[in-house]
Amino acid sequence: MKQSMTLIPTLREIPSDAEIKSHQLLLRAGYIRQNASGIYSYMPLAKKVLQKVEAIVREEMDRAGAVELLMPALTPAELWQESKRWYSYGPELMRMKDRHDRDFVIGPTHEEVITSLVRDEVKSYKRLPLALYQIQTKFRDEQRPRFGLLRGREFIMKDAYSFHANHESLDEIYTKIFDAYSNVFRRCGLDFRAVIADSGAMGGKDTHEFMVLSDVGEDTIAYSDTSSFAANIEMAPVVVEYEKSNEQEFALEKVKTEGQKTIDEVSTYLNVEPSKCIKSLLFKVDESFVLVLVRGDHEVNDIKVKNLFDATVVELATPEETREIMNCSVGSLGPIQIAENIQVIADHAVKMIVNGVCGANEEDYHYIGVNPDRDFSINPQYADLRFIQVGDPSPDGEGTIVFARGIEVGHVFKLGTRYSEAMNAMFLDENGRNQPMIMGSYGIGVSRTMAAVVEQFNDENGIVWPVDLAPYKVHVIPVNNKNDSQRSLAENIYDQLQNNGIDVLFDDRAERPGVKFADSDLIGIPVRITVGKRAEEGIVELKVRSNGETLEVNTENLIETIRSFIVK
Ligand code: 9G3
Repeated sequence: MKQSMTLIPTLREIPSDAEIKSHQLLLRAGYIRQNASGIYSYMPLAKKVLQKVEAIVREEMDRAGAVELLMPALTPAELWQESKRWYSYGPELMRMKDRHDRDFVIGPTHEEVITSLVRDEVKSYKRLPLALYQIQTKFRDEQRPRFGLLRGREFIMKDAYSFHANHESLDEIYTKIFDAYSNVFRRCGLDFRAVIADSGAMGGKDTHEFMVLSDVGEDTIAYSDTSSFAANIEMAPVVVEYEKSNEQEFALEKVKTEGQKTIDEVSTYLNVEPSKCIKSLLFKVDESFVLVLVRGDHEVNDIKVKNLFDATVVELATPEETREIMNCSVGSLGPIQIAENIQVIADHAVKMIVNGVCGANEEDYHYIGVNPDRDFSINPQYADLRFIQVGDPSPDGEGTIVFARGIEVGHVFKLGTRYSEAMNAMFLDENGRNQPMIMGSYGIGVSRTMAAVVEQFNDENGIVWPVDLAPYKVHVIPVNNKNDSQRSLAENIYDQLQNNGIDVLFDDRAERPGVKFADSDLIGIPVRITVGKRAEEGIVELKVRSNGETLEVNTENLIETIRSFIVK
């Protein structure tokens, strides 16, 4: 491809509204242009990279036994009313009316559509399992689109759905697609972790997110420094074995703690370690109030509280609710002598506290000499209720926990019958009984993956594409366009490369050399061939973008030298 023929609008300056590297570089190197907030055009170079990512995704999904189809972006509201999601989603769900005033959803994901398709066509266990996927543009009206392609309102997703007669079959396909995802992200050169994730609103069990480690990631991952254990911070179980100190138990005593509210204030004022303080927080769990206790140096994990009660809504009680229910402010809450109807749950660590401190449920008073079991009872139970912390032992028993931020590029779910029951997607099992199909759903953010690669592969001069994803493999640059020998040799090399099936970009612009080289570094093509002064001698310069390695090459063996850099 000749640069005078294509459109690569590079920018010198960093666009002010681009906060992260990938957003800045994709704009500056002419890969994307914004049409509206969270809505982008993929310029020619980005389109080529997307094709490479999609080709890898297709190869791996086909190998896993899934079959590609393509569903409509416009989907009748009736399907979403059947699944009830028409009523549960808010402004993020893009809706429209057609010319006959009929309601439509502009698809953010396609569980409803695929389930309606399969229910109409599949009736017997003999036709299962079935795994179908598509690569399609999705629409989600994000409140705050940001970070370029990482959180857009229109983006490209590979979404797959599988249908099964039993859970063993789902487990089998889930594992195959899980492995396919690992292959995809490895082939994209990404440093990723498969993370145990909360099933969240999808209502399934067993779900994993594929997270690319990156400081700009929106999620926090807890992972082991030596094993493959990794979990979303909300889901990471805590497996610490706490010891109870054998110090003499003191008597319970109420003390005045004028104006001391937070754990830090109280522990400093009473000269007691935070780990001997009991942090009591009143939560509203669905319609009831629950007092949650954790050790003073830990944090309550509200997702674990939600999962313990299998609740829909869990949130901190407001200060007004707290005062109304507990007759004191948040800073004086404690588990001793509280109303019978308030449930009290506590993290396992609380059980081991000896002669601790807790609020007295009286303004500006705390108890000291607090000994759980003697001074208060836990009902219904002790549980794992705290957030995992850096330094905790890894739940798989290997290594210690470290934190990282991650960009979610993939997500796989065991959905169960959430959609097949709601939409009556039934099949006759081998005993002739009508059963709801068991489903899985699997997504890869294709455009987000491209941006994640740029986040991970760049340097001070621009993008540094992994060879398999680069829009072109070789960038041929004649230094001086007016010099016939340079130009003709460059043209000749360009033709040779094309005849050898090597994707090549040719900079035939009448620009100063400095501009050409700066643009070449920005665009990030793996191998650059500079045709300069030594063209007459048949010598050109080859530069490797990833490590700056530069060598003089005789045009005789240019092709095999280039191949050595672009073929694994
Ligand atoms: C919506 C809107 C936004 C959404 C969803 C529905 C996320 C929604 C979760 C999924 C689950 C899987 C198939 C591919 C893999 C992920 N945001 N999710 O369901 F209506 Cl507005 O999309 N879907």
